[in-house]
Amino acid sequence: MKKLVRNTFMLAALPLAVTAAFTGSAVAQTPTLSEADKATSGKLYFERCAGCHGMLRKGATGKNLEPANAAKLGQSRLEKVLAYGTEGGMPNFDDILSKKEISDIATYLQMPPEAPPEWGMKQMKESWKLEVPVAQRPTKKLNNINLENVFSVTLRDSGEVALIDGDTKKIWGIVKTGYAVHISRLSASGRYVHVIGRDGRYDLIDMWYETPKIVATMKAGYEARSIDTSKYKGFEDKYAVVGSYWPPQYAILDGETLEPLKLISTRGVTVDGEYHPEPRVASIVSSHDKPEWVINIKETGMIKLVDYSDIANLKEITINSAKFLHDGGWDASKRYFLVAANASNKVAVVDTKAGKLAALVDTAKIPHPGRGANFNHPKFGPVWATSHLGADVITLIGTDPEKNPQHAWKVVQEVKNHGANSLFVKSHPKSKNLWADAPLNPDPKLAGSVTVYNIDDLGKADPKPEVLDLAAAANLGKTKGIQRVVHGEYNKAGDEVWFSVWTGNKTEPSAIVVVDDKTRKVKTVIKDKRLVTPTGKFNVYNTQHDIY
Ligand code: DHE
Repeated sequence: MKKLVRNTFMLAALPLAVTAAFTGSAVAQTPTLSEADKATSGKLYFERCAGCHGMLRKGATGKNLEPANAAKLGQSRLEKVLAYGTEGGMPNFDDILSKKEISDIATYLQMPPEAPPEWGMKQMKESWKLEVPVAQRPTKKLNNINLENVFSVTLRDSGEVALIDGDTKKIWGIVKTGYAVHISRLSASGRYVHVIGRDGRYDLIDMWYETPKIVATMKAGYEARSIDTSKYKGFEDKYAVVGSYWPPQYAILDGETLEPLKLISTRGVTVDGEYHPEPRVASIVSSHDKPEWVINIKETGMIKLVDYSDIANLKEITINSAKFLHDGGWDASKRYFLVAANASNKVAVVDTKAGKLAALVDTAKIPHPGRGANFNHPKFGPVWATSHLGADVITLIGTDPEKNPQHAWKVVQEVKNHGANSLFVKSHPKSKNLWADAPLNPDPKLAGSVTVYNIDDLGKADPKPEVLDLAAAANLGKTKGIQRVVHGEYNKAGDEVWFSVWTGNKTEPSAIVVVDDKTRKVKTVIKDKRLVTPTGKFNVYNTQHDIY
């Protein structure tokens, strides 16, 4: 088997030459950096900025930062925005980057971007490593862990995932993965955890061993964020799919070995008919009712319904929606998929049964749902919720065209969040609560708090939320990094909700706060020096069954 090829291009020094063709009002000096500073800035740009602004800096969730635009802002303004963030959703970096790093990135942005190399089938196959062939894996579960209540937790800056036993709140195992695993998804059987690193490394973790173990790994590209598995009857654990940011493409893999099987480029024209060189793959979700994945292409605004029943003769339905598709989730019936076209301030609704767009809903600025939250509203029936990066509200959209057609695909209510710069909302079918975070808010008090609404109160004229300062409850003491409370996730029973307290800095302590959903009191604070920068948490059962 071939060795895993690591991402090296970002670390390589980039050429020094700076084109003088950089336009800008009264900018006198040519921006330049030493070779070493340019390489460091390139690496930091990749780690902290490329996700929002694109490798080619053409903009998506974040603004277009090609040299002409960056130069218009100028060195000093760029430094301020990088240091302190903006109310439009740009986070502050003064707590995790030094003054020199901020200044160098501001200069780097005024220099021309370089397209990273391609990563095709040949490289994918060379990177593929089958650590344990299927026939040599356990034939029964070798541990006493209640796997359905395990949480797969991203340890962002240590390049690891912690598998935490949700019953005992103890770390069951730590697995070395790619850099900054973005999401964990489950195989249809619930046995395997699939994790994708920001650096494109994909690991398959088998939970039937005494402690969790990687049984296969491959590299899907230089940058990736999304994966899912085949969940339709007859295809359980058969395939996996991985979307890349760079190169812009998705690959279909064997679900139990990660062997690359098919690669499809997503380069093409946008919904406006313009060619785009970097249409990145954003969220992917797997249908339970069809052999189909919903694959959202960020820059083009096209939603692909990919039929995996015959991958040699792959059928794709392409649905035009709106540009800058990002994250999303199912409605409660799992017929409709709602996805944020975030920089277009819209939510697109796909009817997966009919195979077409059901609606494009206008919302407040930059919706960012994660997978969103589903619940029965006392006045409007079934709704799906999203919070926003660019506005301090939580938006509720009606999702029941059959019994509540007057509310379907309309913003039925906007309630206040405690701040803008929110990333995730969460609820659970057994809960009466709706939770929202605001981790990217530059105000530490807001970034460290969550808003919680009683769902029954949402029928009142002026529903009042409770705001809980969970960073304070974690009692981590003073840290240089802002203690950002991020990503609520329920346990299997739906009676606890877990939040990460993320300092964004791997040398400082972080924690996970477990809140009793009924009393809203902190039940446990999980602290462990191995819990380095925890962010996303994925409960096995809820993720396997798309419960949110
Ligand atoms: Fe995410 C989901 C992309 C920054 C934590 N993030 C997603 C998805 C995409 C995405 C496309 C949907 C995946 C899916 O469902 O298949 N995220 C991006 C970015 O491009 C962005 C804005 C910038 C970047 O450089 O990556 C970004 N994301 C972050 C973070 O900084 C977060 C807070 C911390 C981290 O770990 O990097 C973060 N993103 C998450 C989490 C999810 C996610 C926890 C899954 C939410 C869920 O409940 O499913």
